[in-house]
Amino acid sequence: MKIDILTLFPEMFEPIKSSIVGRAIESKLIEINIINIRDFSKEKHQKVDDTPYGGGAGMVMKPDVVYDAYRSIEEAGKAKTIYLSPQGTVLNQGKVKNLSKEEHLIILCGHYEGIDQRVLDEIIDEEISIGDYVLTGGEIPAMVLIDAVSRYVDGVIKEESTLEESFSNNLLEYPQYTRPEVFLDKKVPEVLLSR
Ligand code: 21W
Repeated sequence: MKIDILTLFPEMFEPIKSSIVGRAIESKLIEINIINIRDFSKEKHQKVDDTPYGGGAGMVMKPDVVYDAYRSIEEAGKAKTIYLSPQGTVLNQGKVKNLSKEEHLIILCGHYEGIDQRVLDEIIDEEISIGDYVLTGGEIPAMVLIDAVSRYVDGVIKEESTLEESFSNNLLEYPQYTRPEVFLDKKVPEVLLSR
C-alpha cells in the first residue's frame, strides 16, 4: 500500500517510522511519502493561509497551494483521498478494514480553521474524524489512521491477531496473564494453569 500525506508539519510524522509500521515500511509492505504543503506556496515568505471571507477568527488554508501539493502526487486521481477533520464521520474498525484494501491513499491534514471548501470539493473522497474531541490538527489523526490500517495490510502482523479481534466477532477481549504464577499475592486463575 502506498500512502501520501499532505501536511504543513512533516516533522510530526517521525514517530510513525518506528514500531510495527516502521518495520512494514522497511520491508516495503507500506510506502509512506510525506509532502510539505508549504513547498507549493508561490508567495514570498511561503504563505499558505489567508483570512476567511465573511470574517471570523483564524485563518483558512489557500485552495491553490493545497491543490498544487495534491497534483504533485503521481496518479493522484486514482488514489482514495481522505480529509481528516473534526466534521468527518467517526472512524471505526469496519472503515479501517475497507481502507486497508485500497492500493493508494492520500491523506490531507487540516489546520487553522480549515481549508477552502472549493479544493476539498475537488479532491476529497471521504472526510474522517477520529472521535468527538478537539485536537490542534489532522497530523495525529493521520498517524492513528495509518497505524490502524497498516495492521490489515498483508504481512504486517500475524493474521491470527486480526482474526481474533473483538470488533470482528463482537466478543470482548479477556484478561491476560504471564509469569510469575503469583504476583503481589495474586495467583493466575486456576483454569489457565493447566493449559
Ligand atoms: C479543530 C480544525 C477544530 C478545525 C468551520 C469554521 C482532524 C480532528 C482533526 C481542528 C477546528 C480529527 C470551524 C477528531 C479533531 C483536526 C483541528 C474548528 C471550526 N468550522 N478528529 N470553523 N478531532 N482538528 N473548525 O480535532 O484537524 S481529524
